[in-house]
Amino acid sequence: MDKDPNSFDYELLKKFCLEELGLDLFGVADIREIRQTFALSSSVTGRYDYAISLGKEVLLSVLDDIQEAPTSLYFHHYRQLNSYLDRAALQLSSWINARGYLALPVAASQVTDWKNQKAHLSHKKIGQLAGLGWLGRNNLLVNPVLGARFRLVTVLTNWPLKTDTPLPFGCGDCHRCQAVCPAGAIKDNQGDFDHLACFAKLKEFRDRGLVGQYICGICVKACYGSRRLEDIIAKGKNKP
Ligand code: B12
Ligand code: SF4
Ligand code: SF4
Repeated sequence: MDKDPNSFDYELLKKFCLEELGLDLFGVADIREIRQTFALSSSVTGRYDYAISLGKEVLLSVLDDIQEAPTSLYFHHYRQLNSYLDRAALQLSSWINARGYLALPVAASQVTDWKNQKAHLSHKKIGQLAGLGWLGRNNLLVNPVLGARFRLVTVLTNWPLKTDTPLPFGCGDCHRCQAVCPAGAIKDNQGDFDHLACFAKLKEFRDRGLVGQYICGICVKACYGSRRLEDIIAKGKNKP
């Protein structure tokens, strides 16, 4: 057994998150270098050296319904995933508190500054540091298995834990998201993502009354990772 207490505690937390809370992705980041950028008071952020990044899969079956615009089925799924993640972050925080450490759950999808479209902190940045994935051409965090098909939440803690290592950029020659984006917001180089074009398209979808939020899902559907809907259907058909 691993004798390093930080590593032992990491495994304990990971097991709780994946097996008890039903989450799909878990990682830990050291946030001492980035916490000054959080929109939280410095006296609060100064208490937390670590962030636990948690991910929950967006189902292929729901994305299947999206063709050229977001659907009401996807809108409902989006809201369900946010509340699932918020609840999981709360449960994890209580679990950590009960073991004598501090834990602060940060909302999955709460905008605190609409003018600049910013939240308390960037779940993507934390997920990237926690080794959950790389920042893809589609400007989303991309995991080798799930692609961009997952949503995120963060729990800050003072529990000293083993930390994960960021993954290298893995989009390679793939350009699927770029080919389908209706706003032309996704470019060859990841850093050239056009935020304004993307937001204008999401606003158009919302104003057309398709869904009650700034959502889209087209680049999420295109970035399915190593699990394809067709493979799951084929496998199911082969079952006796
Ligand atoms: C506001 C918001 C939006 C705005 C856009 C805001 C923007 N300009 O980024 C709108 C409404 C347009 C939007 C759209 C979408 N969003 Co959104 N959004 C958010 C929200 C609530 C806040 C993001 C934020 O604060 N952005 C401000 C900038 C500063 O942060 P950032 O881009 O995350 O940070 C990058 C850099 O700035 C840098 N960085 C950040 N902090 C720091 C600190 C230091 C020191 C350094 C050096 C760098 C650095 O690293 C980050 C990643 O590279 C987050 C939830 C959250 N709290 O993170 C979800 C979130 C990013 N959205 C998400 C999703 C899925 C979407 C949509 C697909 C909509 C949908 N559900 O259908 C589209 C995708 C658009 C796209 N391709 O990028 C997911 C992404 C999941 C993933 N796998 O990556 C998130 C994380 C929500 C969640 N809980 O899962 N979104
Ligand atoms: S959310 Fe929609 S408009 Fe924005 S980059 Fe993705 S596919 Fe393009
Ligand atoms: S669809 Fe391909 S290019 Fe786009 S983010 Fe995913 S892996 Fe990268």
